[in-house]
Amino acid sequence: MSAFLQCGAKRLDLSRAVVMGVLNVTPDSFSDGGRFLAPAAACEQALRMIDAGAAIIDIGGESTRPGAEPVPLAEELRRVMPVIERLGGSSAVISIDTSKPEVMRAAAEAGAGLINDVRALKEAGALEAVLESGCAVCLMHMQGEPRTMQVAPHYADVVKEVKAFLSARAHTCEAAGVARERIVIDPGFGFGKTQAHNLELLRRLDELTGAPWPLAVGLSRKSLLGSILGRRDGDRLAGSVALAVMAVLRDARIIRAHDVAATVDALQAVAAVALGAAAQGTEAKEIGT
Ligand code: 8Y4
Repeated sequence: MSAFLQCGAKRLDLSRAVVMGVLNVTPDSFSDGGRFLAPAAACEQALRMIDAGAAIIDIGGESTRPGAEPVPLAEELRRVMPVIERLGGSSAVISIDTSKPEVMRAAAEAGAGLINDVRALKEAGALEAVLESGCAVCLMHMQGEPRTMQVAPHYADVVKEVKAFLSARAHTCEAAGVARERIVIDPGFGFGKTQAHNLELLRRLDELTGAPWPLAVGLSRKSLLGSILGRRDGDRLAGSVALAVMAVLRDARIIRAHDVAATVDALQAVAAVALGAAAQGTEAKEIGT
């Protein structure tokens, strides 16, 4: 597996796990609905996450929560483009969470370096859009569609099936001309999976990290934690960090998370133990505690 991800012109170091901060620009996330306040608030949130150590900011204008309805193209562009345009020059890699080729192209034009597609480039024209953009792509597994995916998820062997799907999609991308160092795979926790499926995927995550592509995971605040903890989504931080650590110990390299500061700290602690004294930052040493 390559130790970096080529995201447009930016090269992202993946020799250690990094955090991808979640930035939802759906109407419920930055209560405004207008043209200026919402993008400004979203950018401030992005800058706070970059400050806290996020290597990637994942900007999404289409809700992919279970039961969510599709969002029209014009509306999705209206939500995400002002934010991407303002963040284009930042140090972090800008990721666009979309399945629509038109959104992929516009985002790449405005400086996005990663295309995060929960539909793994299945929409017509999506693969071509990624190829022509020079962006990296995150290929995620989902069984079904967001509106109905949690109705009756079924697998004979969830890990084998997810691995076979991701591997086939990644090979299709490579055959079309997307370089291996531009591809990330993601098992898609919660996307057409029961609680038992999610737990088995995390338990056996090392079967996916053995692939030639780096692995991303999104576990932060998800309903599998709701079931385990019996808590609402704002109250799942410790559980989210615990599962992020488990994923990194199984060699995941990108952790998609809402709570960037806590997740970055956890991964830094894990890396220090895994890599030895060389991994410890000089600032941390100077504090001397
Ligand atoms: C509370 C908060 C409850 C958030 C549920 C959620 C992934 C992803 C999503 C993922 C990749 C979500 C866009 C679902 N999850 N992209 N996107 N991997 N690559 N739900 O796991 O966060 S949205």
